[in-house]
Amino acid sequence: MKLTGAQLLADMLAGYGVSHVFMVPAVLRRTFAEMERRTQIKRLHCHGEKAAAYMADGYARASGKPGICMAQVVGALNLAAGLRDAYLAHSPVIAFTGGRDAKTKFRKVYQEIDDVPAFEPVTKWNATIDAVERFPDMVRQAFRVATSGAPGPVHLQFRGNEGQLDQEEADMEPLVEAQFARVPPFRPRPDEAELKRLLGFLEKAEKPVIVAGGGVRASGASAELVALAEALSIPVATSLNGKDCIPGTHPLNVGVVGSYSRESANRVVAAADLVCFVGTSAGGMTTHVWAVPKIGVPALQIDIEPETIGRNYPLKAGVLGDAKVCLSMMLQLADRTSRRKAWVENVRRVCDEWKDKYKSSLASEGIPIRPERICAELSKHVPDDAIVLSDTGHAGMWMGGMYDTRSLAQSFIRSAGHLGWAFPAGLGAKCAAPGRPVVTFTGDAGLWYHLGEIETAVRWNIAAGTVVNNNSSGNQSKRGFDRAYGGEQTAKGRELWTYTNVDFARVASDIGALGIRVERPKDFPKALNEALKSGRPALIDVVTDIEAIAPAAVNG
Ligand SMILES: Cc1ncc(C[n+]2csc(CCOP(=O)(O)OP(=O)(O)O)c2C)c(N)n1
Repeated sequence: MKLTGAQLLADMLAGYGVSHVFMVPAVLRRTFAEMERRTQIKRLHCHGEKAAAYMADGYARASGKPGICMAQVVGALNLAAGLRDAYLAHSPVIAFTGGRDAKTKFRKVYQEIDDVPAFEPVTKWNATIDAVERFPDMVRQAFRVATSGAPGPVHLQFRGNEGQLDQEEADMEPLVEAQFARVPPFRPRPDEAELKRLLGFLEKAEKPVIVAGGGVRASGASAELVALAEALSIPVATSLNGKDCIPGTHPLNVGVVGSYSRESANRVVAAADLVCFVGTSAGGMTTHVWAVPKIGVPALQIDIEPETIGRNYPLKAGVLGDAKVCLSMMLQLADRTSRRKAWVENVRRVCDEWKDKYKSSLASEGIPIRPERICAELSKHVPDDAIVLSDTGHAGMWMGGMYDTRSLAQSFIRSAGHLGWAFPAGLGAKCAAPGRPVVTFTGDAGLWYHLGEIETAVRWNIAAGTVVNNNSSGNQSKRGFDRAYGGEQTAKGRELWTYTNVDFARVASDIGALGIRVERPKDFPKALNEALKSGRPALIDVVTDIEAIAPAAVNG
């Protein structure tokens, strides 16, 4: 079949079920024209390449389908910067950039440097396409790598600063492998004997805990996780990435463990006599820099990535396999008679102590508003099928520790470390799941990064809701600067983390979104309802207490 690269690329992306691409022009221009002629794909041009990468990332994490972002040669490193969060979060993002032409490279071409090395640390696969005949196999490989194993970003650089290679023609077939259109394409089965051995340890333990991570959500294994925990009476802590794998309201859920965590989770994991990691790399964030649990605790691990098993904790047993397959096999094999009444009661007591300790801040009537109260209102009022996103830093601490999902039908997605990720990611999530309510929680410093994307949301009527914890500062830094000043910082020290007091609701309204300012806690539920019912991009600017600092993680 004679096709141009542009025609082929448009057809293949449509074949993989791509509904949106996120970019800053000008790149693959002819492909965009062909998308209009041949497909329903929406082409969202954004106000920065980093935001485009975050939108693609939010799209990917909300749907499990690869998110596509693009930049021309001069924007390539901005795009690479935005891939870092997707890389850290194992999110299947595919980035297309324009690149050098063999005929002119090294001759000081306008705007050109060698971008390829910069993508190396933020991708699973980083490749160049120099001949149009290679479009089909390279695009298929991009989807294959992005979605398989532990998912992650891929970069393809197309010849020509704007990827002009797409105008060339060749005999090509737009063959699509539907299996790689979403995560997970494969569900590797574990070795049954090894799984039985692992299960034996779990059944015999007196005080076990499961630590579930993003691998459980990628595998769609939440129901199996909850069922196994119930069958064996095992408490579950999650990583921040795995927070939605068990409802926050479930009696066996002790909360998010690690650094951006809930005290009860750290206490329970530290007290356990056996820790079973499922779909988590047991990295620094989930273990509070390997303090919770302590290295040396009897440990088990189930993961789809061989190199993750045993990387951070010596193991009594490690099993390679897909989380859903492993957990459902364990459920069938499990001896359901084992009951750990004393341990489970003790765990409940620890959780109740946490609730008592934070009851008053979660219900605070304080003005300016306490962030804990916003989290509590979100726990109560986000719709049953909502996708909730959280930025990092303080936003991750507040939402990791204080927010609860109510059922497995609710999703929670978080920044893996980049401040400013959540607002654009929330827009991408809404593009991926237009039928689901999307609520993003961010601080004002987080929102400032990509404020211009309010205009993108308005232009495309992306009806996501954004809640801004607006304390006119990045006050997570307060504790660190107090330490740096040797106790308490000077008044001038506050210059390092405070900002102008801005009404973001007004800014949003000026741009054409719905803007609502909330100054009293009791007005929040109505504002949330109005925002989500509006069918428009909506921003709720919540005026909050600059003195509110999230509780630090405990070691047990
Ligand atoms: C790209 C990037 N740069 C810097 C940081 C460090 N950082 C973490 S939280 C934070 C301030 C957060 O401020 P805001 O979003 O307003 O939330 P608040 O602390 O006020 O609740 C900063 C600068 C980061 N996480 N990511």
